[in-house]
Amino acid sequence: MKIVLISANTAQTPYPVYPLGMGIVAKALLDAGHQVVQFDFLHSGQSFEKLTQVLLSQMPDLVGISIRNIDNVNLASEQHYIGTVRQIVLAVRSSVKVPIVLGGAGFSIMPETILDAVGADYGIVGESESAVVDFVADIEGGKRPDRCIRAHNLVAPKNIGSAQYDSDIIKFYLKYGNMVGMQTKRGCIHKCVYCTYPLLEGRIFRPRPAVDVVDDIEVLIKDHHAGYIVFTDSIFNDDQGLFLNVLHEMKRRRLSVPWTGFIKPGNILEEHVLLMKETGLKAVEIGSDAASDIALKGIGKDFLFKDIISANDIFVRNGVATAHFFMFGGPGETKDSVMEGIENIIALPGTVSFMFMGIRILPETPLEKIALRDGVIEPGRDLLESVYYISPALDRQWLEKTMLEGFKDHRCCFFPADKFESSIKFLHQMGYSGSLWEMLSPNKMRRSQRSIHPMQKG
Ligand code: B12
Repeated sequence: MKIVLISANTAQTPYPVYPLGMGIVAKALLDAGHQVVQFDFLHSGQSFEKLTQVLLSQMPDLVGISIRNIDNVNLASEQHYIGTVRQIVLAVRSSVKVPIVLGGAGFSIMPETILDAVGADYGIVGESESAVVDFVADIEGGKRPDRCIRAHNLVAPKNIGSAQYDSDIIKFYLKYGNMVGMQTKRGCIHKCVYCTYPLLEGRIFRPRPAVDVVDDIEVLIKDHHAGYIVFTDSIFNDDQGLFLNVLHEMKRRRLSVPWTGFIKPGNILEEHVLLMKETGLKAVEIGSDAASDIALKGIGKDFLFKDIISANDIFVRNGVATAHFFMFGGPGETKDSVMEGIENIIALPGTVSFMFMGIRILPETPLEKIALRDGVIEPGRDLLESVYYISPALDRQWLEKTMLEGFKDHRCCFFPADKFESSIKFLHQMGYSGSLWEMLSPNKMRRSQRSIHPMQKG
């Protein structure tokens, strides 16, 4: 069968990210003997004309659309992406009369609602490397699949797919910091109340064989000239130590490539940080999420603010850039905890912090139930329009004003969180590799400001 896959993602916050999910689906379909063309809407310059050209020249039997984001989960400067998907579906319909199937993380969070909103034919919820192959076999065999397919079993770790990297598409994304995402495992065992990861990937960690992960990293470096790996796992340093297998395999192959990942505070050992550095670790995003013990408890974290301080400390002292993302206004948050949180963040040394106001309520998360209980939403509320939880003990205007005031004189504290984007774009254009927090970290900022000054004058 001939299949055109379209990545519908147009988000550029904090930077454009390579469509890894589409790549994995493409590889699974190619391996099953299908012809696959990948089309990236952002890379095309968001051009419906180019999309139509590809469809008319390929005349596919099936079109798949990958939906990564619903919105930008940022109440302080909202962006919505599903309208663009609807336009893409209309453009496909006016070019070819074939079934359209949706998939992707954003889609999987509210599948039926999105299917209705964009008017596609089918959807596959969750990880799809095997489900999509079965789906195509059904279509080929003349069977009519269910409209919304949910895979019953999670993909076995050894079958978690590699991506088919499209050389044109990857070149476009490498312009933004030379980075590509890489998944080493799926799932999350934690119970953060707002989070969709366990729903999307399951509630246990399923590690890919380390050899497969490192093979993929080598392909990215040798064949595509990627210079910076972003480990996309919900938590890189899982408590079971599965991450060590990947690091040992990198070390065994004497592979050191700049990388970053999400780090959970608590029990971080110096020897592990040193091993991370030996394999190329440059920066970490510490999964802090709330800035006081009250707010951490309210969102279901199993660590305290002192653990955030220690995690920050161990990386900073080893020369690794750190960043923290904090949400204010979650369950249990009070005016006092907001003030305490602002002080805690400002006092964190040698790091950058990005702040969000309110927490996006997503279906089937514990936060949805809390929001119903607290009267923040009413039963049956459509969560496709972005709805945010703000603790009933707080007033939105007060929270926004307090956060703006609290962080305004602190250049390593960003509120709204996307305030830094123009600096990122600028630094990427200047040829800087790597993640935003590495570039914005206090030490690097001092150096980069010195070096970019003459160009600004010129
Ligand atoms: C890593 C990550 C990031 C990293 C990305 C780093 C990088 N260079 O890649 C960073 C921190 C930069 C980031 C940023 C953002 N992210 Co993010 N991110 C993730 C995370 C944890 C993993 C994404 C990933 O790469 N997964 C691995 C790939 C292989 O999985 P996948 O894409 O889901 O693909 C599988 C299936 O979905 C399916 N599939 C995919 N496409 C298709 C197509 C078809 C046709 C079919 C049938 C199936 C299918 O099959 C694939 C293989 O099994 C997810 C949460 C999660 N657990 O999924 C959030 C997530 C995708 N992010 C999210 C959001 C909102 C954002 C931001 C908008 C946040 C912000 N304000 O900055 C930005 C947008 C970035 C951008 N430009 O698009 C949301 C999206 C949902 C929503 N609420 O809209 C998620 C789901 C988290 C959440 N809040 O629930 N993100």
